[in-house]
Amino acid sequence: MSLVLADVRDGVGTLTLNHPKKANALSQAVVAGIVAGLAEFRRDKVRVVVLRAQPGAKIWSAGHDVGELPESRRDPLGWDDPLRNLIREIELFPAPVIAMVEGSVWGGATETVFACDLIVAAPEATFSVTPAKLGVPYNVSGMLTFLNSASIRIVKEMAFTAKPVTAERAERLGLINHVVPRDTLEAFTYELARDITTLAPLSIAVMKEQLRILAGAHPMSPQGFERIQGLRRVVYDSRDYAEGIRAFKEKRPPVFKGE
Ligand code: YXS
Repeated sequence: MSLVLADVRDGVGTLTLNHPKKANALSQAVVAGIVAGLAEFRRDKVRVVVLRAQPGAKIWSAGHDVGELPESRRDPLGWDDPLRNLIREIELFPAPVIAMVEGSVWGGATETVFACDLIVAAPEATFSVTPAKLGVPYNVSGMLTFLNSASIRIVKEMAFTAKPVTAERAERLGLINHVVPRDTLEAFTYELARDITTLAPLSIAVMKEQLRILAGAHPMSPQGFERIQGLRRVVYDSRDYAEGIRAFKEKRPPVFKGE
């Protein structure tokens, strides 16, 4: 059974995360399925994409596949990491990508949802930013995805507490576009999608690309970047990082010592 289901109807492409056994973790294979689906939709000149989990999902996605995170001595979120590729593919796709969210969203999956152009969620949906739970040194462009989604105060609260934000609060904060009752979520999302398919695709594509370039236009000195990379290396070489991953695999709470 494929880990990601792809379907096109009335100019709207749907990608369904279909690996509930592993909480739809964004493994290399799941990301490859999403990227392949987006490539197919690009060939079919699809006007809108809906990215969703299977209907009634309790977990939209549990984020990066922890089993695929390097134990240490290697950047866990380097340029070619599957999650980093996924974020870029969504941002570069030449049509709006709508995240339709049922269930809980964790870590790299929260960044994935926030990288989408529109977000429609059921009231039970929650969004967690989890690097501090595992001891992961998130990467700069990933933090920018969060910073482009919420005020720095909210980003800090989500990152420093790793606590879930409810859909209701996320909508109030402007983190997501709409909260819609689960039984009308699909109809609402696909009506929104179909509305977009009736408008000028070239105009929408260029506005999406303009907003991507403008949202990413942050000056950072080479020294500043090198300083951040040095600090991140200390984190992914730390005992805490190894402990975070080991504790997850051993299904126990981690004990972080700051070393
Ligand atoms: O033990 P089995 O084989 O049945 O597999 C279990 C889990 O191990 C697996 N699973 C995952 N495998 C790899 N990577 C994951 N992120 C992941 N999450 C879950 O899926 C099977 C069912 O999970 P289980 O038994 O825990 O289900 P549950 O209903 O009791 O709990 C669901 C969750 C989502 C609350 C729980 O699985 C959980 O807390 N997952 C981790 C959420 C999380 O911290 N994600 C962040 C991943 S790291 C990441 O995204 C970035 C690198 S960062 O951390 O920097 O943001």
